[in-house]
Amino acid sequence: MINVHHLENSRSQRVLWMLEELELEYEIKHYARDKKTKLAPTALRDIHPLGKSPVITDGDVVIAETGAIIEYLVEKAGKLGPGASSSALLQYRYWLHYGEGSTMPPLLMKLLFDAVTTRPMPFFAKPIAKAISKGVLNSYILPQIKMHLDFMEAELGESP
Ligand SMILES: N[C@@H](CCC(=O)N[C@@H](CS)C(=O)NCC(=O)O)C(=O)O
Repeated sequence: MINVHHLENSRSQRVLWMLEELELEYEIKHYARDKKTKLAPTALRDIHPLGKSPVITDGDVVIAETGAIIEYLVEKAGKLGPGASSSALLQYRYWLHYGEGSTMPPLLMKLLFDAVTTRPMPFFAKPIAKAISKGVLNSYILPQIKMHLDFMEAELGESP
């Protein structure tokens, strides 16, 4: 039986979505984030040394990393992925890696730079922190996110 070690509000949502699409049977073990640090609980490290989510187990097999999990599930279900000689294979691989490799870095940076301004800090530091955060967001992060969203929009516009 596939077991999803599901951390709340995390990339693990993608794995649940994929399992539903593939109509595979699975069970969910829920993990809550630490209220203060927002990090995963140490219990997830009992499953995989990094203690990150998503991670799944299937019997004795432990699989971490979104792309690797998705590939494992697609192969197990024998559907959705393109055939080995298919011309769609390169596209499939590209989009599989693109999510984590290209889009997550600016999204994660946005999350962190947004959080900078809401963290407790001495009152005199706040305007400086805000100015730095706004500067990085406007000069780099937001234009990068827009570029990726425009790219995805254009590609989806041409594909079924
Ligand atoms: N590239 C990894 C990223 C895993 C990752 O960083 N997951 C986050 C949740 S979205 C996490 O576990 N954060 C909690 C922590 O770092 O303690 C993947 O796609 O599986």
